[in-house]
Amino acid sequence: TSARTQWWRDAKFGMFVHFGPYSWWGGEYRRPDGTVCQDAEWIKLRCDIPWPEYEAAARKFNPTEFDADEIARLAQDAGQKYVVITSKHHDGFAMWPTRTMTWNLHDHSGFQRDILAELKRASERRGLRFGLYYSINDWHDPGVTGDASAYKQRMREQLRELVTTYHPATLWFDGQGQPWWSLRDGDELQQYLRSLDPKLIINDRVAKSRFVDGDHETPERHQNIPQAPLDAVAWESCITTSNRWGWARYDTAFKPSSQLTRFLTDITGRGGNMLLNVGPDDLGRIPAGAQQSLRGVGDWLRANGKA
Ligand code: JFZ
Repeated sequence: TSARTQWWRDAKFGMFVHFGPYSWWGGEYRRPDGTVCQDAEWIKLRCDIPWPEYEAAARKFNPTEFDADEIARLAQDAGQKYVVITSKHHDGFAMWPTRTMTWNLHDHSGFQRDILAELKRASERRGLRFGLYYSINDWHDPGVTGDASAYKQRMREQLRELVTTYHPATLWFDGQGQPWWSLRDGDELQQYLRSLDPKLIINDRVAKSRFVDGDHETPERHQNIPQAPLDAVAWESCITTSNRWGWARYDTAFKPSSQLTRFLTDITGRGGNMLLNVGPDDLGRIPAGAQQSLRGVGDWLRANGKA
């Protein structure tokens, strides 16, 4: 354990936010033959949407109802202590005005707000830590099928922008399971990021072979695995409030507060953190069902003197 990760260990409960141009689709793609394909944040790949069509839709992405303060308030009401939002998911679309490419919210839509900056400010104003999800895999970048070294360089530059602009307390990597991404690449990237900010907390999906100095592993839905991880190994379970990570209009079965509360007590009782996901809709609104479930968790925490 280390002082560097103490805040994260104490936090126990965070909000995960999956939001990007995939949200625009609401999880449904009507194919040319009229049949409907359903997915969520993987819709581009799983539903085989041609890039020109996906890019044209991204231009229309206009989440005018994204209200950072409302999201931060919801997290606070739920008893959450940190917020982690997708800066770039597998579709490669940057949610910040990166200079590395035009495939980003600022340059590739009419929507000119910087929602990462908004959410950071709103979160920190309420005493919540702010973190960023970043996908190593990138379906859009030519480097992924071509020159991976050029892509890796671009990735570093994107992450440098993110770390120096938004100063995230934590970086949550994903999409590391690619043949061109090695443990060594992960180690080197982590070292580089620590050189930019020695305090950064970086999850194991950067491709660590082991957990170092309190940095955490992120086993998916860990509450279903009977063995608790070793004591003193920080770990985090990410779970979504419904069944999908990104917004899908058909995905309406929100887990009741009672179930989420059981997950939370089970996970924290075994030394883990719970990162509970919400997927704002195409306009940026968190579905009412998710809000209700989250507030219920906060009510329980307060009623039991735990928040
Ligand atoms: C990944 C993403 O592909 C997905 O879209 C979402 O962002 C989720 C939080 O992370 O999906 C995973 C990654 C790892 C596991 C399962 C789903 N896992 O280790 O079991």
